[in-house]
This record gives sequence, structure tokens and C-alpha cells, in this order.
Amino acid sequence: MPLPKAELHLHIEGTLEPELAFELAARNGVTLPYADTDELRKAYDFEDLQSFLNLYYELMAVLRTEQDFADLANAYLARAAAQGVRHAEIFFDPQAHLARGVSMGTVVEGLWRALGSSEENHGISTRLILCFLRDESAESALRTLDAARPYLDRITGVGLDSAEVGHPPVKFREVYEAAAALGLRRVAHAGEEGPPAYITEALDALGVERVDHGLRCMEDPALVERLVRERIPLTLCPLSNVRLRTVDTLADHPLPAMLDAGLVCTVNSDDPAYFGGYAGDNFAAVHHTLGLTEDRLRELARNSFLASFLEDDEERRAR
Ligand code: ES4
Ligand code: ZN
Repeated sequence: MPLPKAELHLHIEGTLEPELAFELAARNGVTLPYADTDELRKAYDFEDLQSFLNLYYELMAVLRTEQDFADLANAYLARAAAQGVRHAEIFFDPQAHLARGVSMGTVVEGLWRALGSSEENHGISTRLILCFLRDESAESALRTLDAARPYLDRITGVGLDSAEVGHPPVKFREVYEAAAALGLRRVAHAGEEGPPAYITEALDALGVERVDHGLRCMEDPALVERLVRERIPLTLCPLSNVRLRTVDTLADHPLPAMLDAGLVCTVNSDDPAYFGGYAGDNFAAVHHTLGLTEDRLRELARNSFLASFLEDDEERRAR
């Protein structure tokens, strides 16, 4: 029995496995610039975040209908369930779809076809988090938030993702104020490739409750102290960090030092189809390669539920 856990950092578009990508391409008459799944997998050799994002956005071309998004989410939920995931807070990138002529309704209603019956079908409770692309303008983010208004009963929070360096959190201050006024929870990617100052800014300018990645906080002891004192959870993604070369090898990952420092760490999969593993695979990797004890793994799993947006009673049932 895998350890029950909550996944708090998961981009649904990053769960698109090569087999499903080709199936959806055929169904929608989309031609991919790869001969087959083997050739596509050969493109999964990334140099940094941007080189990954290029492929991530390219493959989204196969996602066109509500059923495509439902199939994508159901495939993820089945895999996650097999790895002990009991609760998933799922990011989606509407701007990447709106730009291709796929509407907010198609994306949200499609995902909901899977999420609405996820507890019955997969034993996983879910939340949806709408992410803004930080390499697009703040105006575009505001328009996107506006387009989401009819679907706010299905959306728990907002996040900030895509190319980090050069796109500081403060650019989205107004957008996050508007999101908070709508009752949405707030998270943001910060300190993945970007400097520790972006983590501070995400807390102070955006009011985030959780930091996605946050890895580079380790370069600033005063920031670590603050994150510990304020019990700000970090959603770490160890296999992602290796594949995007944020760390040299998994053995160099600062997770053990972060736990020793008292940070509220969680372990997540980010874009599992691209980075070599789902939530349980990330837990197994940090267990075997970083030598984390069973107690540490249980601490990570407990943190995942505590850091989630589940209500207390739901949280007790989930773990
Ligand atoms: C992402 Cl790993 C990562 N970082 C930033 N934005 C993203 N979108 C999808 N995966
Ligand atoms: Zn991410």
C-alpha cells in the first residue's frame, strides 16, 4: 500500500503522456512534428525550464474538446490513485488554450467531467487552481480571470507559472488582489529558476499562502527563517528539478537540509509525463537517493494534507 498523500503541485497539461498525445492528435486531425512516441520521448532531454516549456506548449495542440480534457484528467487520476494520491490540487493554464481558440468553458467543463466523479471513480478529492502565465501581460491575466467568472464555483485558487526569470511576482499584484476579492486562494511558483527575492515578493505583493518550488530560498537564511516561522508550505518537485537542471543530480537536492531547517516541505510531481514520474515515484526517489527515513516520508505526507486547501473534516477523511 503506497503512503496516502496529497498532490499540491501538478500541471494537468504536464500529465499528457506520449501515447495519449498521439491518440488525441489522430482524433482531432492534428499532425505532430514527431513520427511516433519513441521519437517524441527523445525530445524530453531538457536544458532548462524554457526548453521544457517549448515542448509543453507545442504538445497542447492536441487538446481541443471537452472530452480531450476529461480523458487527460482521468488518465492522470488513475495513475495518481495507483501511487497513493488521495487528494489533488490541479493547476491548469487557460491562457495557453485560449490562445489556440479553445474556450475557458471547454477546458473547465472538460476537466470537470473527470474531477466531478473523481472521488467515486478514483478515490481522490480534487481542487482546481487557475494559473496565469507570468510571461504574458498582467492585462492578459486580468482578462483571463474575467473569463473564469462563470466557473468560479469550480475553481479554488489562482497560481502563477511559466518562464520565471524576468517576470517578478509584483507584475501580478492587481490580478492577485482581484482574485482575493473573488474569494480565491493564492499560490505562485517562485524560486524555481528565479532568485529568493521572488519568493519574498510572492508573499508580500501577492499574499500567497503556499510557494510552488521555493527551492532557492536556501540561498537566503533570513528568508528560510521567515518561511519556517510563518509555516509557509513549499511544494517541491524533486524529479522536475533534476530534469530541468535546477539541481545537478537528485543526490544534490536540498530537501533533507530543508526538512532539517524546519521548512514545511511537500513532495510533488509537477509535470509527471515529462519528468519521469508521478507523486509516488518522487517519494520513492527521495527515499532511495536521498536516504530519507520512513519518519521523514510520513512527515512529507502529513505536510501535504496540512498544506492542502481541504477543510479540516475532509482532510481527516482523506488521510
Ligand atoms: C512548469 Cl516546472 C514548471 N515551472 C513553471 N511553469 C510551469 N508550467 C508547467 N510546468
Ligand atoms: Zn510547476
